[in-house]
Amino acid sequence: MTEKSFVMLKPDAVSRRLIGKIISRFEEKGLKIVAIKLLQITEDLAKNHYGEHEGKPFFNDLVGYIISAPSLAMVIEGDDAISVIRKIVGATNPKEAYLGTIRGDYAMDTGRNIIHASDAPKSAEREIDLFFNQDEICNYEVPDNSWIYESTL
Ligand code: 3AN
Repeated sequence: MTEKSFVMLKPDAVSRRLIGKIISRFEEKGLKIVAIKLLQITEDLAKNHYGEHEGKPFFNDLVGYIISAPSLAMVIEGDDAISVIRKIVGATNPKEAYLGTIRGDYAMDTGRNIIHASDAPKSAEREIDLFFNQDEICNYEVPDNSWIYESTL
């Protein structure tokens, strides 16, 4: 089923100039970027986004990290995009993430794990709404769709 996922390159990814390399992985897989923006996340937005972790020992450090420099927010679309993207991203702890995943290849610390991706349809919807207005999400066809998905032939 076609899904939209919320994906965010965190301040370390942006500041380490990894935007192009990371976005390429999603594009090369056959996924489609339907919204994108570079933004400085406010403390309120960070606390809201990570609300489920409020009260945990790492919460304040997590919020401090997320607001420390600009982040790149995206909505990425494709068949089963939420779980496919989680596989491309890799485990939360980059030391345990498989090589070939984004965290496995580019990160070392859970507190500097360079990327966020929604973990379920409900959180994807909530996170997309938090970061994007509906009119910022584009609806378009790509010409190579039938080379990506058999069902479109
Ligand atoms: P993921 O980003 O892989 O979905 P979550 O949702 O469990 O992982 O955690 C959200 C973020 O909180 C992580 N990306 C990481 O930055 C931070 N985090 C999670 N667990 C820890 C931990 N044990 N120590 C430090 N930071 C953590």
